[in-house]
Amino acid sequence: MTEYVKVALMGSGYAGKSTLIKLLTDRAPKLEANYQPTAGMSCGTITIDSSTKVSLIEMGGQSHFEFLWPDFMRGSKMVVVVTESNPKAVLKTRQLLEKYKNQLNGVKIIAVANKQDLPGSMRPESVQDLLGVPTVGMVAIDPKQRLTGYKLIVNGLRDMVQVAA
Ligand SMILES: Nc1nc2c(ncn2[C@@H]2O[C@H](COP(=O)(O)OP(=O)(O)OP(=O)(O)O)[C@@H](O)[C@H]2O)c(=O)[nH]1
Ligand SMILES: [Mg+2]
Repeated sequence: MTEYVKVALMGSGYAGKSTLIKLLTDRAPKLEANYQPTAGMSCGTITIDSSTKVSLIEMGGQSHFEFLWPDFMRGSKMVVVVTESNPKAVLKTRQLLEKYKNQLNGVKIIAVANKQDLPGSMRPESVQDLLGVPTVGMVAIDPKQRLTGYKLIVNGLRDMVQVAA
């Protein structure tokens, strides 16, 4: 029987959540696209091994969808917080983590410091210092980072679900 593990993607609009799901679930050689805000939620599935799949649930980041977030977070084994890496965006992400700390209590959190290709980006270590959660740098539009993204999910879940080595 296949076990589905729920992982929620959280973060402001335009942070790169949909792009990260595309990176992890498509084989597309090119990921750059016009911005289409996610209305409510979107999802994708990745296969970890023959008995485990991960449901990636993106919570639309525009503020008028925020009221849905607590419901989407429920039952998640892990929450991946995606942020742009400029200082203003990182501070906004810190506020979001603070705002939802009750819902996030007891849930494993990993941050993705996305858009590392853009000038003015903070280094992942500095983003980690500000957010206070383990942080991985990312360029979600770069298909070469597929493995980095995949490892982020698999390693994040490793101590919670049985993942084949
Ligand atoms: N330069 C650059 N652009 C990126 C990167 N990741 C995503 N983008 C672009 O940023 C824009 C927003 O990305 P989305 O993935 O749609 O953002 P989102 O977090 O899903 O936004 P909402 O659905 O509104 O919450 C798109 O135009 C992407 O192509 C990146 O690493 N570098
Ligand atoms: Mg989206």
